[in-house]
Amino acid sequence: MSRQQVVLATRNLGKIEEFRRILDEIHSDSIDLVGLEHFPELEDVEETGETFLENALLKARTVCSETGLPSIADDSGLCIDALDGSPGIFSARWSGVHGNDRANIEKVLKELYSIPAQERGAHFTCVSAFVMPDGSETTAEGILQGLILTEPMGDHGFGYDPIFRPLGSALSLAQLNAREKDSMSHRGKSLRAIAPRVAAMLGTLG
Ligand code: ITT
Repeated sequence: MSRQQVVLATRNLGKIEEFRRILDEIHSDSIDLVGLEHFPELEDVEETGETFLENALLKARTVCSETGLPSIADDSGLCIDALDGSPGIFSARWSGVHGNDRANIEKVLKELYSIPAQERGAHFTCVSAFVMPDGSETTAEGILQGLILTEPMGDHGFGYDPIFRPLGSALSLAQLNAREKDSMSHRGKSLRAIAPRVAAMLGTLG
């Protein structure tokens, strides 16, 4: 069976690595994940939605309609209890500069400076969305519960990984190896949930 092209609708290098790792493990024989670098003319999709779901669908729908190919995207972020769920959908640009992981972490640590350990609960959310040129679409959510550390630990992963310790783990997400992060992460859960539906919609099952 020939491999079906699916556009990976993100420009975040950390996400791209995780998408490829997780989806290739499930679908490497049937799906050819094509990066946005193959479509240099495409402009960044403006994330105007008010929820992770709206933004994930916005990104996948836009890239699908502009490339004519099935597309998969995610919208994800860190929701901190003591900040009433912020930064949430604004996680990538929390410090004011889109994608500046170090500045984003510093801002969170500053905001939680006086918050004691037992009140530093947080979770990551990831909503992935898959859209076909015929308009059919499907979405899946994954959540990872944990808490915010008082200083960055570890240098794997991306984004807020160095200051997030998953519940039940003695280490931060950035101290775990790729396989360990994928096995518990919000993105791992979301992509493993959507993967069988992607295969069914592409007709690559069996
Ligand atoms: P695309 O829209 O191109 O996919 P983006 O980085 O703008 O890239 P989002 O709007 O979904 O994507 O923002 C996600 C942000 O949430 C990301 O930049 C990180 O700051 C944070 N984040 C999401 N998943 C994470 C993870 O697994 N580990 C650490 N931080 C994460």
